[in-house]
Amino acid sequence: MITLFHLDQSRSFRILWLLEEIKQPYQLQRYYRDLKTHLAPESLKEIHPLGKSPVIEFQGKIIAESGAIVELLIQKFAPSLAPDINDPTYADYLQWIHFAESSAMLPFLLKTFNEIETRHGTQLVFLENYTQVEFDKVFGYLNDYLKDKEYLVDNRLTGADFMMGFGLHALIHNMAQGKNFPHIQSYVERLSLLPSWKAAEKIKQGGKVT
Ligand SMILES: N[C@@H](CCC(=O)N[C@@H](CS)C(=O)NCC(=O)O)C(=O)O
Repeated sequence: MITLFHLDQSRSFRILWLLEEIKQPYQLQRYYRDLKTHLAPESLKEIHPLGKSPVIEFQGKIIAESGAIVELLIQKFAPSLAPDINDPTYADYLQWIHFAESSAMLPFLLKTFNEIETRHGTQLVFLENYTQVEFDKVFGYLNDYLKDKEYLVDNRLTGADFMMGFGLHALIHNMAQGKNFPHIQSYVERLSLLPSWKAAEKIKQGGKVT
């Protein structure tokens, strides 16, 4: 049995969604962010020293890092969600899986944190311009890439979508960037219509794992 240690409003949604897609039995242990600090509760450190989510327990081993968890679960239970290693699209698959936590995450987080700081009266010096340039560069590139595509890789659902979907959903819905990035918006709308996404959304909001 797989256990997902799930923090609310977090990248753990990637794993919740994937588990709903691959239909493996799993149990969910929920954690809630501190309302003031927005950090995970100390109790998550009993599972993994970083106290971050997602973390899973699988075959007696604790595994952190959403990218590693996505790749592992797909290889074990749903190989059809990845291209064959000998297929040319495998390189695209790896690229987009890693893009989510690397190239895309920095501008996404900088923008999020800058907005919080600015709302509280902080005068940004270096970060304002740097963040906007990086944000437009990275998400503009992704928006152009998605122009004539349904999914990121091989025009079908793969692990890359599970990695990218969570942050892009926030980009469109929390940051209201749909007008700037219309192809990302259509992509996010497509993902949100998948039965596994809808099931994960319900569970995220407190619904039971069936
Ligand atoms: N690179 C890690 C990042 C994990 C991470 O930073 N998770 C955040 C939630 S999105 C977290 O647990 N934050 C709470 C905290 O650090 O206290 C991954 O992809 O799993």
